[in-house]
Amino acid sequence: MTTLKIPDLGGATDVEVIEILVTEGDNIEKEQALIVLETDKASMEIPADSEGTVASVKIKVGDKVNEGDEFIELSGGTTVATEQAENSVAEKPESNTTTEQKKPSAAQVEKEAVSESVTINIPDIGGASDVDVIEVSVRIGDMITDEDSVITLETDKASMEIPAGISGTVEKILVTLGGKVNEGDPMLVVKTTSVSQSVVEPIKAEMPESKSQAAPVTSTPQTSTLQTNASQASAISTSVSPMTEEPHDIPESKVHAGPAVRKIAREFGVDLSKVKGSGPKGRVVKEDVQAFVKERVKGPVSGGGAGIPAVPKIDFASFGPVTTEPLNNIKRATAKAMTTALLNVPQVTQFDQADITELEAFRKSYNASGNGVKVSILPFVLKAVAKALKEFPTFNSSLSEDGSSLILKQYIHIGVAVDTPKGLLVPVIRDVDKKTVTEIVQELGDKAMLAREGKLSLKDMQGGCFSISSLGGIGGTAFTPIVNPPEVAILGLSKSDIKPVWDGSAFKPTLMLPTSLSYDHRVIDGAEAARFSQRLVTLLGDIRHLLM
Ligand code: CAO
Repeated sequence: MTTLKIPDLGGATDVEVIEILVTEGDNIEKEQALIVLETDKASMEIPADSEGTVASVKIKVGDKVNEGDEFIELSGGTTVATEQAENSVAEKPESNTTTEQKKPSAAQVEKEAVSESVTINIPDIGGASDVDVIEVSVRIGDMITDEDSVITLETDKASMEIPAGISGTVEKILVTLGGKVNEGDPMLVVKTTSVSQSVVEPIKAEMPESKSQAAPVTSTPQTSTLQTNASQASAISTSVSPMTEEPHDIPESKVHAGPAVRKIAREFGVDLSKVKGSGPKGRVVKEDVQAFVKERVKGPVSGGGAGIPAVPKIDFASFGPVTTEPLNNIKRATAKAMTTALLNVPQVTQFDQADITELEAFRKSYNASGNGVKVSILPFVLKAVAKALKEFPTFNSSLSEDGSSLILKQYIHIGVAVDTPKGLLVPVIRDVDKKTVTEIVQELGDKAMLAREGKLSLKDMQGGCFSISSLGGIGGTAFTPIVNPPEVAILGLSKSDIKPVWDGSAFKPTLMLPTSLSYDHRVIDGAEAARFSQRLVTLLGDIRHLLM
């Protein structure tokens, strides 16, 4: 007899037992999860550190345990397990045993009329009543095998997966998500394709609280009685439809994972079929789900999440030689931020052109006046944007997290995209409305330099209300900048150029600055954006307006 004790719980004490995954008589393998404990911060599965047969479970759901507490007694080992297996085989009827030979209980599979459709009922659920259906893992038309978990039930203490018990195609789903069920309620109608053996064995749901023997599953088909054991897939030679094509992904219901793990996966919206299981026989454990979530959060999204089809995998080397360079942290963060922005913000870009002939003349004369400060167009644009943000407060806002209100900012902090050797960084110039053009020149120069040297602090990049991305120093006629949420708009600047502009009597050579205003259409209407853009054009066309 081996006594299993609660291992090191990382210092946690009086930890609640929320699930017991085994019952007396179960043969268990090393590393198999036995119980699930939950602190206020995390839940953990406690694995077996040796194999054997569960002789007794010394705890129950709701108990509080500490490191060193005895919780399970194991008898035997491989020998016992083998003996049990043999006994169980010996108990099986040899062939075509009818259900009348065994007393049917609530967990029944009943053949419908003359067809091969069978109704699967809710099995013994450990005496629980009115249990919530929290997951329906199959859909009509799904091909299932007897081991597949088809629905998950949850009481206030534990969740349990109900296996199909037979193989076939789902014809009807008789339970509803969010509904309540009791033992014996019809659950599914499954069309079986062929039944070559009729074995009477109990169907066993994972019932953390129930130590009772699972009830037998019976059916009354025309020529045979079908009975399955959820843990003995090989005992049944029920074949699935010949048209079955191997799915690209394993259906989630077929993934080996305990209720606690499924619960965590549900909470994080993780499709378990995408998670590689590291437990025995590929069983997905909690850590696998956590690692999967961590990877998704930090890694650049290449598609595939939230139902978005993944970009097809291409073996580039098959077309010619390639080299692979890892992305640095800045590029990875940018990739994630851009994907987040595009997936979350329905955005539109409004294009315009500002006549900056006079601004350019002033800028040139100012730069030539020998005052030691070299001013580009950008600081004037920052001042113009600050004024426009005051006049159009919606552009200086963010949507509340639940999307039900607008948070209007009483400060004007503007982020400026800076191109650095390591990637894009966006330092924020604070209180732009209160600063002079030359102060902005100084600050922008300092922050751009820090950005390029990789010395910007996190604080330097936080708190922005609106962003500007200037590619004018490089070239191009227009582009569509991506809104940087939770900001609601961004202004792109392209290269100014002299254009012939009709002044009513003649074409006049005019220096035009192309602007691209992208905005969050949930917050800003197109007309509002056009007005904001026009206001910017006016302010830049005559910078005396900035004084008003
Ligand atoms: N049209 C024509 N010329 C322009 C111009 C425009 N819209 N904007 C800048 N220029 C000129 C400047 O006047 C300067 O010329 P002079 O030396 O003759 O005066 C030259 O281009 C270089 O300007 P600059 O880029 O050094 O300075 P800036 O103030 O315009 O911009 C900064 C500063 C930090 C924004 C810029 O250097 C930068 O990094 N831009 C790239 C931003 C970026 O990558 N955006 C994309 C983000 S999304 O991927």
